[in-house]
Amino acid sequence: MPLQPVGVTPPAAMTIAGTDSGGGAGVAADLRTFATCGVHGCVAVCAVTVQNTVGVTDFHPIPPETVAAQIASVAADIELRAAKTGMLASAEIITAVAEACDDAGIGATGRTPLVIDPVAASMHGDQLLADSALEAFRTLLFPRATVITPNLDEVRLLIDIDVHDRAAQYEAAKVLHALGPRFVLVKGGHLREDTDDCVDLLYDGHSFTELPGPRFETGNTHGGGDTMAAAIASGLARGMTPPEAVAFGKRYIVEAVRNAFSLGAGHGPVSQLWRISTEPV
Ligand code: PXL
Repeated sequence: MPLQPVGVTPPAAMTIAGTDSGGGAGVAADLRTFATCGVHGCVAVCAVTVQNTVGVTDFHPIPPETVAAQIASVAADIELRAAKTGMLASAEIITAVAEACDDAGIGATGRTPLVIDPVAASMHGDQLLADSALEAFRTLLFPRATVITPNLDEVRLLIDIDVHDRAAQYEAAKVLHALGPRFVLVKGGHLREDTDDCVDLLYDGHSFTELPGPRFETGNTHGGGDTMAAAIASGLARGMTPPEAVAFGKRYIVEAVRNAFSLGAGHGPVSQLWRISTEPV
């Protein structure tokens, strides 16, 4: 039986992000995630990175007006049910994205929910964002976000809180929520106090929800943050509430990391393919 009923238009979502020539992270990961969730993926490319599984050797930001034009063109024609951001590269691109999202009805003021993954560095520590851009994330994008999904490195860069225990994870969620997003998801993957599990924390300004999951001993987690944010956006595009979509995103990323694979000489990617058939084509 086909998973996608013949002729039925799936919900559409947009990724606003960078490319990874190694295919593990960024736009490639987002589009695979969308596809395996039955969501049609649209793209606004913000930067082209030169990288393989060993590291990023260069990146080339796209002109801000071209980023904005991609968003405007798609939104004028296709009904977007969700959007997510990944590597935005510079303060100028973030400014252009915020304005284009307002015009397109994406984010707080519009009807299209917006997931902000505040990507700042690769898992190798290669910088993917200009230093001057952190302020733009805090002031321009967080107030427009339905959900923000920082990991603990990003929490440290954004609000200068070094999260070493659960109490600090709660504190960070409160400080981030005060910057304006509807929901904050502080991902606990880098919290070393949790040795067997990995607890992400969701906060809506009133109540906290801990989302526990297994911790896998693997170096193959490239693209994991992108994949989780794209799965959350997919859930939103398919009509879930934000808490439902975040819980779905957690289930999705657990399976994607469980199925992560080795590739090249460096860090392999998490796998979105767990959700599709491997029958011969
Ligand atoms: O996983 C973060 C990320 C996002 N987007 C792009 C990347 C990376 C990490 O390397 O290259 C384009």
